[in-house]
Order: sequence, then C-alpha cells, then structure tokens
Amino acid sequence: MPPPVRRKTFLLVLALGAALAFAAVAYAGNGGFAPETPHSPNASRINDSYKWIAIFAALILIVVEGSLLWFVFRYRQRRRPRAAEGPQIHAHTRLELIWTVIPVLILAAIASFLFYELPGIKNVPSAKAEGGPLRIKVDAHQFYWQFTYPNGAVSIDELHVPVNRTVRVDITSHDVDHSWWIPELGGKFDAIPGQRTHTWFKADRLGSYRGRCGEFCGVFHAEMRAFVIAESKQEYSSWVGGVSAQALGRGEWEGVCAKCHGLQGQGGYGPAIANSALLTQAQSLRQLLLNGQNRIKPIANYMPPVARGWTDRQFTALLAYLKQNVYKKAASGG
Ligand code: HEC
Ligand SMILES: [Cu+2]
Repeated sequence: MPPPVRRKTFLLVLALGAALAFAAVAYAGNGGFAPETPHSPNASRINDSYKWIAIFAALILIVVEGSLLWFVFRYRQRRRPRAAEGPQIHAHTRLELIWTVIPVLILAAIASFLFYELPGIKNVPSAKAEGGPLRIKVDAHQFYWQFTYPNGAVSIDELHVPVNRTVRVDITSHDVDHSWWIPELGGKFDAIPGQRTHTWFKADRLGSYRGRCGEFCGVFHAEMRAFVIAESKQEYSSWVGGVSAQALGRGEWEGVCAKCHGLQGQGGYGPAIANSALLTQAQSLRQLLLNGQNRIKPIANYMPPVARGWTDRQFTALLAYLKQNVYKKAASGG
C-alpha cells in the first residue's frame, strides 16, 4: 500500500482524468451522450424529454455518489477489524419519509412532463394550412428502403420532401422486422411485416438528414441507410413529377441489387451476374426477385425476395436498366 498522501493524490488525479474524459464525450453531441440536434417539432419534444430526465438523473448521480464519497472519507474508521459491523440504525421515520417522498415527486414530475409532450410527438398534425400532411409510403426490405409518393413515383433509400411541410410516413415491411429511424427528424418506428405503423416529421432546414435501419435485420443491415432530402417546394415538385423510368431502374439496381452483386454485377456477397441470361428474361427474373433463392448453401448465400410488392412499372424499369447498363457490361465497365 502506498502511503496515504500519495494515495490521495493518486485518487484525485484518477477522478480528474475520468471527469475530463467524460466531459469530452458529453460535449461530443453526435455520438456522445447527447442526442442529435432536432430538426422537426416531434424530434424537439423527444429531445426536451431527454433533457428533463437527464437533469434528474444528473442530480441523483451527484447527490448519491457525492454523499457516498463524503461518508467514505469523513466517517472512515481505521484499524477496525474487517469483520466488525457498524452500528445498526432502525426506524428514523422522518428520514424514511424524505427518501420516499422525494423519489415519488421526481417520478411524478417526469411522468407529467412526458404526458404533456407525448401528443406533440405522436399525433400527426392536421396541417390544414398546408392542405394536410404529405403522405409517403415506406416499404422496408432486406436491405433497402422504398418510398412511394402520392403520384406513384418511387425512390430507393432517398426520400425527397419539401422543407417545412408536414410529412406522414406509413411504414411496413415485406420480410423481417426493420426500424425506420432518422434521429434528427424523430424517434424510431418499427417496420413489421403485415402491419402498418406510422409517424411524421416536418424538416425545418434544407439539406439531407441521415438515418438507418434501427433493427438488426440480416447480413447487410448496415447497408440499410436512409436519407431524407428536404428541398424547396419547387425543387420537390419538379423532382417528384420527373422521376424517369431510367432513374427508377438505376435506383433499384444501385440501392437493391448492387449492394450484394456489385455495381457492375461483378459479384461480392452475391455471385457475379453480369453475364447471367436471367437479367434479360422478364418472367424468370421476376420469379427470382419475388421468391428469393438459396441454391448455394450455406444460408449465408441467401438472396432475399427483394421485390415483394413491386409494381409492373418497377419490374419494367429494372429490366430496361439491366439490359442497357449491366448485362455483359462488367468486363468492359471496369
Ligand atoms: C442480400 C443480397 C442480395 C440482393 C439484395 C440481391 N441478390 Fe441476387 N443473389 C444473391 C445471392 C446470395 C444469390 C445466389 C443465390 C443462390 O444461392 O442461389 C443471388 C443470385 C442472383 C442471380 C442468379 C440466380 C441464378 O440462379 O443464377 C441473379 C440473376 C440475381 N441474384 C439478380 C438480382 C437482382 C436483379 C437483384 C436486385 C433486384 C438482386 N439479385 C438482389 C444476393 C442478393
Ligand atoms: Cu433493416
């Protein structure tokens, strides 16, 4: 054992070092203790609730750990035999009342605040002034997000929306559970096969917001990124009115197939398919995409039924894109 003075210094340095390390983490914001800066009214309310709870948690931490340390140092008795028990104190009624009532009040304060915030998080605003919320269908698949707009336009992994417009997203899944999560625009919502869940957001600044699938859903879960792109009303209208079959086909190839088969169909997780005649056979390809396949064991080589729920337009767009840009292109494409 080092002498007491050196031990005190050692403890002090240790405590200060830990405090410094945690301060950096706490300030890091993104990736630290603090949630992302909210950019939607519901996300702000979630953030406020987080802060409100954090205040009590921090106070309790300081009071409990502080008094623990204080007691340890102030009331320590040296050279007492290890097995000796301290004095046993029973029934200090006032003290017991205090430590019962204070936690009850704290829980009541937290619960009331949350119930006050909840409707603003959960309920989709009627948004009468904007002509009601913009409704987007979100279909989760292994391993991509598909967005369907009111006019029937479809995009993969990138959701375009007008800025400052209330957007309602109706979420479902076509295979396993996934979870819709754009941290700056609100909380997580499960995507469950056979069920519809919904949430909403209203992006308050132009630009793109990053999100990802929040539920481990299989080998390429990490590739299941989502971007919400908030643009001006005009930009949005001209984008949504002008999604060509070529753009749709490219989106499907890059966002769905290429994650496994490589951008040129050169292979990767899935086999090299650039020269597979299947790419040009509408009916057989459709069967494969609707049913998935696992001829090459083990199960790690499984191709999911990626195109469940696709429209004819989507199949046609993919086929045209494959014929033009992928089939027999890998060798020359580089
Ligand atoms: C999650 C990864 C994954 C995705 C996404 C994926 N595939 Fe596959 N694909 C595979 C695997 C693995 C196989 C091999 C399956 C087997 O064992 O039979 C395969 C096989 C194929 C084959 C060859 C089938 C055969 O019998 O020769 C074609 C063609 C194909 N995929 C096309 C596509 C197209 C087009 C898309 C996009 C719409 C796509 N795949 C999306 C993983 C994937
Ligand atoms: Cu997922």
